[in-house]
Amino acid sequence: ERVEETYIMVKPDGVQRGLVGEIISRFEKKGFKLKGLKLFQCSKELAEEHYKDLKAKSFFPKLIDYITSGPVVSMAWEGVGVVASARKLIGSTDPLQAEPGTIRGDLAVQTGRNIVHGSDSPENGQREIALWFKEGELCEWTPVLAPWLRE
Ligand code: YYY
Ligand code: MG
Repeated sequence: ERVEETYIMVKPDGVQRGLVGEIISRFEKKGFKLKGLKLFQCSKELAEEHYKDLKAKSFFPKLIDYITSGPVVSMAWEGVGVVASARKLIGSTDPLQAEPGTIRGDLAVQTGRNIVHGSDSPENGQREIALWFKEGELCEWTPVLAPWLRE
């Protein structure tokens, strides 16, 4: 059982729509550990680096405009299996295809306004956390509930 880290981000539409607390709450209630959290206005350069694998896509310029259109909430979450589990909690990229009960399934209607990001692999989790957080912005701590979440 490998402890992983994932980068979760409330996108500008999620912030504007007042869904920050709701989204953080889904991961908190599940039982993962929060290691970093900030409200942040990112640059075009950072957004392009974050989504560099999608550079060739036709929607790339619009995606960069969207992500830089207002502040985002950046989070680092830790846990066994957190990368895949967070993707399940978030739901499919297209919110109309996302299952009810997922964040996108419950709270969004369009791919271009799908309110939240989650890393797609442990490697990208590491890469994205390093990209969005500076040293000293992450906390190492032991939640008192740890023994009640994992035996
Ligand atoms: O990981 P996830 O966010 O679910 O989807 P990706 O395929 O990585 O695409 C990143 C981001 O790009 C997606 O959340 C919305 C946007 N996007 C889009 O605007 N139009 C598409 N056809 C596909 C993705
Ligand atoms: Mg992705």
